[in-house]
Order: sequence, then C-alpha cells, then structure tokens
Amino acid sequence: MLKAKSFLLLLIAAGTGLTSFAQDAGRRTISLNDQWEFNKENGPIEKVTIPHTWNDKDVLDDAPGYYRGLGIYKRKLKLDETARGKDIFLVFNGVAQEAEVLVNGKSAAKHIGSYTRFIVPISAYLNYKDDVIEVRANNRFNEDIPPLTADFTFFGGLYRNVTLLIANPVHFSQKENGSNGVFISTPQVSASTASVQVKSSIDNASTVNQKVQVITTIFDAKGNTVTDQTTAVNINKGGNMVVVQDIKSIQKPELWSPENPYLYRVVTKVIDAKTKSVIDQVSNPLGFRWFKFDAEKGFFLNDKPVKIMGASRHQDYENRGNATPDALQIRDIELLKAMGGNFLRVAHYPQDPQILEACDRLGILASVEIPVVNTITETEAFTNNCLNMQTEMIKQNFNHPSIIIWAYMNEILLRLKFSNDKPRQQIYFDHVRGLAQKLDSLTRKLDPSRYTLLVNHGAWDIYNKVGLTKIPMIVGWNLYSGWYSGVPEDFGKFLDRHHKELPNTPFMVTEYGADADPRIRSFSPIRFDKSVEYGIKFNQVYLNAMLSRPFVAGGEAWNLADFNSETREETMPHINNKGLLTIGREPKDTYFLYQAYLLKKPYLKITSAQWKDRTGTADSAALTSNQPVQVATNQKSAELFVNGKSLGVKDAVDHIIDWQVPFINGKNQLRVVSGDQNDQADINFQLQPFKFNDANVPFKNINILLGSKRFYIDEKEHQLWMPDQPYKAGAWGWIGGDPYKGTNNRITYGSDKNILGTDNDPVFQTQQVGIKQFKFDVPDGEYELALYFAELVGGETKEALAYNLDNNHKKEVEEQRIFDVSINGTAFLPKLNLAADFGYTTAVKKTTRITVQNGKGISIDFNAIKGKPVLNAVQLRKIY
Ligand code: GCB
Repeated sequence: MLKAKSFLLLLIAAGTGLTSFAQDAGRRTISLNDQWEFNKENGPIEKVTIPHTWNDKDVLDDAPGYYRGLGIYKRKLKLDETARGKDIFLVFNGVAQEAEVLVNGKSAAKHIGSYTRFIVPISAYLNYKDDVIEVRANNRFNEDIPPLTADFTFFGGLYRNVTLLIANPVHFSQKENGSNGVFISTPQVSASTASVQVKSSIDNASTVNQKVQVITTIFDAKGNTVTDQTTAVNINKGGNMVVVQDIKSIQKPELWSPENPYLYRVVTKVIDAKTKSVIDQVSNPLGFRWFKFDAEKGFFLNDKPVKIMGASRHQDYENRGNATPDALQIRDIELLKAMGGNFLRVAHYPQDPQILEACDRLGILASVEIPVVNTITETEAFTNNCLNMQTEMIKQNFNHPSIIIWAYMNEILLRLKFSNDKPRQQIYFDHVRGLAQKLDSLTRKLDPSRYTLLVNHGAWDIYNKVGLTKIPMIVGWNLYSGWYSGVPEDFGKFLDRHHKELPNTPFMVTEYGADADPRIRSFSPIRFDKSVEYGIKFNQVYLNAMLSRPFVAGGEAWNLADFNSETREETMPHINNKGLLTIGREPKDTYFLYQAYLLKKPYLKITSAQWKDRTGTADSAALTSNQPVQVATNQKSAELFVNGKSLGVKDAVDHIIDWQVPFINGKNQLRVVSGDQNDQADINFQLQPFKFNDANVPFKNINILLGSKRFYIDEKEHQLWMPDQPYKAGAWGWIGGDPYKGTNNRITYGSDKNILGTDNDPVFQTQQVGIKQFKFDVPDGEYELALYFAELVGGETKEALAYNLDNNHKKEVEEQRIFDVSINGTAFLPKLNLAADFGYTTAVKKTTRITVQNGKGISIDFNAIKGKPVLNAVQLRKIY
C-alpha cells in the first residue's frame, strides 16, 4: 500500500487541486479540470479549463444553429512511479454527448449520453511518464441517442468536472454504471425506529484472493457514531462481491424533511483483514423519511401532508452554455429554497452531482428524469440507450434522500409522427408504449422504494388512448392553458378532469408557465406579449388552482430560470423566457410572487421595484403620471407611501396589492409597510409632457413603439420605450393603420422572429400597418429623429417557419410593400422597399436632423406605392 508521503509526491506531480482527501481512505481523488487543450475538428487549438463547452458563443449570435460536431480535448497526466500497481480511473461527470476516451492514443472507453457520469479504467494504458489523455466529444445529431429534439440547446463539450481516481486493487466497484458502488436504502422507517440496508459492490482486481472486512459506520450530523457493522469476506482474485449489511433498530431516528433536512453520513470502508489498514472508503448521505402519493389527498412526507411546490431547472447559465461552475449550480438550489420551494424537477435530464447534494442538504424533494423528449426512434439502439441512461441515473443517484421520483419520458406524443398513415402511426404508438413500459419496469426493479413518473402535455385524449397514463405510478401534466392555447382559467378544469376520469392515479403539474421578458412591461397585459405583468396574472391563477385542490400533489413552475433554446426566436432570441429568474439569475416579479405564496414567514416586497426606470406621459397639465405599482405579500393588507405621502391601506388579492402611483419627474421614493414588515424602492421616472408647449415639463427625448401596448427597457443603451397612441393635437401620435397581426392575420403579439442586426428585438417586432402620418407638435428647435423599420413575418397559427439554415427568414408576404417617407414635405426615404433593400426581419434604423420652424412641428408622411406602409418605432430627441 502507498504511504502518505508518496501520495503527496504524486499529488504534486499531478499538479492539480484536491477534491476529496480523507485520511487513510485508501483512495485519492484529484480534479483534472485544468490544463486542457481543445480544438474543434480541424479548428485551432486553445487552452481551456473544465467545465467547458464549444457552444457558449455561437448560441448568442443571430445565425440559426450552432456547431454540432466533434471537439477534441487533450491533457497530459503526470503520474510518477508511485502510482504503479494502483487501479487508476478517470471519472467524467458529463460529456456531451458521445465520448471516446483515449490514453496515449489507444481507445480506453466510449460513452453515450450527455447527462450521466462514466468511469474509465486506464491503468492498462499508462506509461507513468508522459501520459496523454484525449477525449473526443461529439454533439452531432444521432437518431439513436435521446434527446432527438427538445426546447433546449444541446451544448457540446467536456462540461462537467473530470476527476482522477487512484485506488488500491481492491476497491468499491467502478463497474456499477458510474455509481460509487455502495447502495443505501431504508427498508423500514418510522419516528421510533429505522433500519438501513447497505449493499457494497467490491472488486478485487489483484492477482491474489483477498480477505477483507467491510465496515459501515453511520454518523449523525454532529459526527457521533450512531452504529456500525463489520462483515468479513473473502474476495477471489479478479472477482467481485456484493456485501449486504442490514443495520436494524436505529432508535428515534431524526427525520429528514424540507423544514429539517437532517442528514446522517454513512461511511463504508474496506479493511485489510490482516493489517487492518484501510484499502478503500466511500461516504454517502442518509436521510430517514417515508412518503406516499395519494390520488385523493395528495402527497405525504413522514405521514404529514405536504404540497410539493417548486420549479424545474435547466443546467445552463448566461454566457456560459452548459459549462456552469459548481458554485452557480448550488446557488440555484439556494434560490429555489429562498423562494419557498420544496421540490425540484431536475428536467429534462440528470444534472451535476452538486444539484442533488444541495437538495439533500437544503431539504428540497426531487425528481430526476432521462432526456426522452418529444419523440423516439424505433430502433433497438435507441431503446438500449434509454434503458442504459435510466440505469445510470438510478444507480448514480440512488443514495440521495431528496429523490422521491424517477421519470423517463416528457411529452413523448408532442411531435406526432406518421399523421397521414394511421396503421403506421399505430405501430409507432405501440413502440412508444412498449418503451415506456420497459423503462417503468426497469425503474421499479432497480429501485422499488421510489415512484415512477411519466410526463405528458395537455393532450388528454391521445395519452390516454395510447395507454401512457396507465404505466407510471404517478402522472405528470405539463399544462399551458392561457399560453399556448385557451385561457388560464381552463387549467383548473383540466385538474378536475384528471381527478374525475383517473380517480386512482396520483398526479402532479410537472410544468406550467408563461414567457416573461424582464425588459417588457404592460398595463394591459395579454397572452404572448411577454410582459412581466402577464406572468404575474397567469401564475396567480395557476397557484390558486393547485393550492386549493388537495388531490393535486403539487406543481413545478417552468422554469426556475430562463434558459437557452436555439430554435426560439421571440423577444429574446434563442432564450426561453419562462423562468422565474433571468438566465443570469436575477429575480423577476414572478419570483417574488412565489415567495409571497410559499414562504411561511411574513413577507412584503415591492415587486415593481424591478422596474427601476420608467417613463410615461403627464396626466393632463399635471406634473405627475399615474401608473400602477404592485406589492407582493402574504399579509392581509399594506400601506404605500410615495415620497413620504400615504396612498392609503389596501387589501391583497391573490397575494398582490396594486396602487396607482402619481410619479413625478426624477426620483420617486416608494415605501410599503405592513405590521413590522416594510420594503422600499427608488424609481426614476422620465415624465413626458402632456403637450409639447407645457413649460413645466421640458421635453428631452421620447421613444415610441408602434402597434404595441408594451413598455420596453433597453438596458444596454439606457433607453425607455413606451406604447404608441393615436395622434393628439399639441402632442404626438399616429394617424391611420392597425397593429401588425401576423402573416396570416392571426391575433398575436407582433412577430415571433429574431430580428437580424439588433439585440432590441421588441423595438422592431411590432408595427403599425397602413400608417399615413406620424406627428410631433414640437416647438421650433433642432431635433434628431430616428425611424425604425423591419419587414415582419411570423406569428402564424401553424408551426413557425421551417428551420432552415440557408434562408431562415425569407418568406413571401402577400403584399410586398413599397412606400415613400417624407418629413415636413421633403422626401426622406423615397421608394422604400424593406424586403428587397434589406431583407426580411432585418433591423433598419434611419436617422436625420430636423430644424423645426414657423411653429410647424414635425410631420412624417407615408405614401403607399404598393401595399401598406409600415412604421415599427420612432425616436425623437431635442438637441436645442
Ligand atoms: C414544454 C416542454 C419544455 C418546454 C416548455 C415550453 O412542455 O416540456 O421542454 O421548454 O414546454 O416553454 O414550451
């Protein structure tokens, strides 16, 4: 056995940091995240640190698609002679999505799937002098590997921690699907006694039979030994043995729950029977809890009813793709806890090991699933990859007390294949059902102590017809009434339908949500406007419906945070904005709404404080502009003060209180008080004159969105955009036309296409179609005027434009428009042909300087030559 001193040498030689160093543990683990060289196939070599993805930048540009191909990572491994005779492994926590590991040019292992750990034995390939590890990762489309399609970006790379494991020849098995070889269960738990079963799989890779002792010790949270058990075994050379230890009668176990996530530690050692030295050791968490789902009464933890409320989570982060460092992973779970959540749906794939460790520690219940999303491939290889992923997921995460559910399919009938060939479609359905049944049976076999879950979208009939609601122990529904279709109030009806028609099947709402772009605000929020205010209304209806129905086990907001989804092209292209947090993890108003609903301690928060910079027109000749302010609270009522003056006490309705606040130009101090709770916020207000000749409100600049009821905050250029209005004499506004309603006249909110050449997509995504004139009745002076245009497409009822790398944005609109724009009678943009001159969905901004004289103000005239003239936005600034 290696002595401590020589280990030290080895560590220095490896030149890396330590991730886990247990005295006399027999094994050593050392992170290998640094000093990698990376290149894309045929690309230049760069130095990188793990976690790394090659897609972090190319998902940010306007171009559709991202690199899906081969990436090659190389690193030296400086092991010295002292490592000889050891069993050496590389532990990969996640490589996306196909991986081949080579050591000194020889293939040591291959792995399929982005989201689970794999462990590669490398001793046989080492020279202990100048070893080189190479990882060839590939995120190409492969029809045999799930996910095939999904609403998230399939980043490629060596994107989770890599570790070197140096073990003695006798060690906990590294052949147990990436797990640590020890599996802990609690066959019996009550408040008075509990039993624990520890199954340890041990390999003897040496050339002699080995007499060892397996010692399992359970420590409480303070480090006191609760109990231990020793088992003597003889393991044949080159063999494996599974040692089962039943530890009975642990008296009065401290129970694990969200309120008190009490963790025990189970340390299992392999000891040399003769020398008593430690040959190998692993440590695992242990929590004592029991739970059940009841179709009538919901979920119970330790015999107490618990509504499981929380969110789903994707693993990517702003500007980092999926290469998210540990600290940020952990922080997500802390943010979920601080929101009042007690449940995490780890969706749509297993995530970093830190996530479930944080759930154990913080008291967050969890479900985990494999990425079988939208559709399947009917091949044996696809089936086997699914089964293998499910096995890896379960065995790698088996010991987490936070996990109560294993899931395996999400909305698998979303993309209905073979719709024009019913007999063929029936074969496909049979295959889907068959795969679901295999995954469900495998899960129950591998882990009888937890529930199985299959997640459907809201198409009730088809999932029941295909038989998918009969297979899992609990059903999950992803419901978006009031978003993709219908109204939010339909949601409650769906819940009641399940309860009535599947009265014996427990269920959860595994997803619900509405996109909210934190830069967009509205006083008349509607579906698809992406306003934060619509998000508030939507979530109030959903939370009320779930919390008032005991048979609903719980619900998970989609999503904890905004996430990358390359094919989305909405107000924030390539991002799904349904998060309660932004992609950089800033809270949106909806996050505060959840705190008000879910936290038990008194809570009071000015949610509109997030909207720090506002603009609006003065009310008549007054020096104020009345605008709503929202407060989220779990108190009955609160009083709001503005610049020291009370606006009165108001009652909360569905955890929100609304006030009309008379904002003055400049800084406004808001303060809300309820009992001993209070919160305050400063809001900067840019007051626009009611009429331009109003001497009390001097005009500086104004930014107006046409065809829009939205406010938009351009955070990069610090510009505040406001909704349009029909022309008012003495002020400003449009004459003629209607808001853009989508290519096929569908009632939508502007275009849902990426506007090329800008990050301010919402400025361009709406427009006034058929506009005749836009007027500013400004006094004489020098002004700068900017007109914003884009030829819009999108907003169709059917599937968005075919995803096409060649010309994603080309689309024949019915009328190709040509029009003249003149300013105060002088030609400015003659024969403007947006599609022909600039291309579709492309940002066009035309600026000019105007000398206004003789009290004529500014009149922008639009003269149609062909089709209807359009204007998307207008900006006016007074120079002097
Ligand atoms: C769903 C999917 C999820 C999507 C979400 C959405 O039902 O399960 O992957 O991201 O809807 O935002 O459309």
